[in-house]
Amino acid sequence: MFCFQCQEAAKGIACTLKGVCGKNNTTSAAMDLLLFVVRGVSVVADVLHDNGMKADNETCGFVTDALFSTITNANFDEESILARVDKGLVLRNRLIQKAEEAGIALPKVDELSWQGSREVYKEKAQRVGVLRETDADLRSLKELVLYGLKGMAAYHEHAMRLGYNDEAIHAFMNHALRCMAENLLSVEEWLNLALQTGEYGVKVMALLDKANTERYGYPEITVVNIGTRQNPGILISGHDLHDIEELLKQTEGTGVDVYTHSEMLPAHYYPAFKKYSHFVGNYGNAWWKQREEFASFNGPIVFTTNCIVPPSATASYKDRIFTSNSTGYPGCRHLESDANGKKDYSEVIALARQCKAPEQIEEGQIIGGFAHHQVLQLADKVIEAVKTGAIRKFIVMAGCDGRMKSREYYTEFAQKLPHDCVILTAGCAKYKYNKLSLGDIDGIPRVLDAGQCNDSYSLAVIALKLKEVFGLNDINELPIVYNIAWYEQKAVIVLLALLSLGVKNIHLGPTLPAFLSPGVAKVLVEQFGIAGIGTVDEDLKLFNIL
Ligand code: SF4
Ligand code: SF3
Repeated sequence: MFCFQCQEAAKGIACTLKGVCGKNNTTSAAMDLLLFVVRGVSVVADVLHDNGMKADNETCGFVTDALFSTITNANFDEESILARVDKGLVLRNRLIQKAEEAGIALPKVDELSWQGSREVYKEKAQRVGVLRETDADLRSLKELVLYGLKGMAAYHEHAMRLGYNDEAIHAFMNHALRCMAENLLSVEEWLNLALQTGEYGVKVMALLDKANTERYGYPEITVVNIGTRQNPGILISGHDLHDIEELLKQTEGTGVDVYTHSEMLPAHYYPAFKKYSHFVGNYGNAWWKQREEFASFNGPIVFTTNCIVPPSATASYKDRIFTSNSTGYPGCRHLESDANGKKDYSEVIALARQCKAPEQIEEGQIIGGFAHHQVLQLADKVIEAVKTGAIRKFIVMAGCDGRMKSREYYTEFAQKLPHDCVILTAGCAKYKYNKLSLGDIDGIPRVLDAGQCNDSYSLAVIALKLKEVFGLNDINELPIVYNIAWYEQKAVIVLLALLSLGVKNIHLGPTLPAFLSPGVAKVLVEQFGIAGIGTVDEDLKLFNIL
């Protein structure tokens, strides 16, 4: 195997024996083959699109789900990945037939001509992975675009499940995947495609924002309980709001409480979910703490998306895990959606009733709900605070959390920030500092949590609004510093989206991506001022904060 798509890639280079995340080499190979099949499907879909035939729902759904299933910590179930390969090959052949019947010529690429059965999947997978591209810079750029597409697929899938589906996003994804298969682009052209991926990243985050807010209302300032009650509970994790809506409806009146974990915390900020009195609070912290926190939770756990940490062999909670959508874990029950996209949680609820109530591991409250609509309602106050100097700088600290000790940097950074600085956050990165008592500035909390990683879109909307209010020509003239923590591929689409909006000098940590070749890293440094992080004290000086 060779995988270097996340921040925890072994030795900062790549996982080659087994993933640090727990992905084994055969599942990794199955994913490489699945991506090969996805490229094949996308080549035909893009050619058909060029000939005036839009991709059908099955094709769009397949490409989106398949990409999502290969995101870090989403799916460890090799069989479910292989089932997607089978399905993709049938779909690809059907599309090829459609093109042939219409007299449309198709490119001569292996992704279209290969016909293999399960017996040869393994062998084929060895030749279609990341290392198939031998030029380091081209490999780096192709993977950069691919990881952006994975993040885009994840966000689009959530929007699609709420009935918001953008044909242009599907068409772009197919086009970019076709470019990977045809392999005709120069370094320059790949760089442009990466920026274009960022533009579509903005579109997909805007679409998901629209889907979530039109369906569930605008996130608003919310105090979230982090303690527990005496009823049995269900813990729901991941990013999919459609799933939590259904779970809340189906658990109402059953005597079973619902708690959020990690990236599902921002569900509490939406008005539509506040009416459920059994929606108790957030339990625990970011994804990587789940081994301890799932054990003490005592009840069933529902994964709607990544991040899954493989349970240890002796984990008491393995039988309580349910996966859904693109996620999977061998031996865990998978909740299927019916033809209308609905899930039946009765098995989860029945199990919860047999379980003890959660053990309380924390008490108190956290505050959030500062997405663009809420912040813009406070705009006068914020602008005044900036004008008077009460707020000197905003620090965007959005992104991901992770288990590496080096991430303690972000806690220390938050603690050492002077009192006239406000943190803007989104994503699970916030758990590094959202339980510190950082206080407020004239009633404005010093940590403004916009929501999930996709709500980084809100931070961009806020920045653009401030630029307008202060009459600036360039977003980079704002008193905003970007010190972003990344882990998986959703952070890649967020990063590309920010670059496409013209944001410069983003600091990315705790380490720069292993998939950036020295050549590509140099371009990103020169053109966009991308940099890593140093020590907290060095960086506070570098950002002109101290
Ligand atoms: Fe390694 Fe990350 Fe790939 Fe997992 S996803 S195999 S940790 S690089
Ligand atoms: Fe977290 Fe996986 Fe990235 Fe959505 S849940 S931010 S790491």
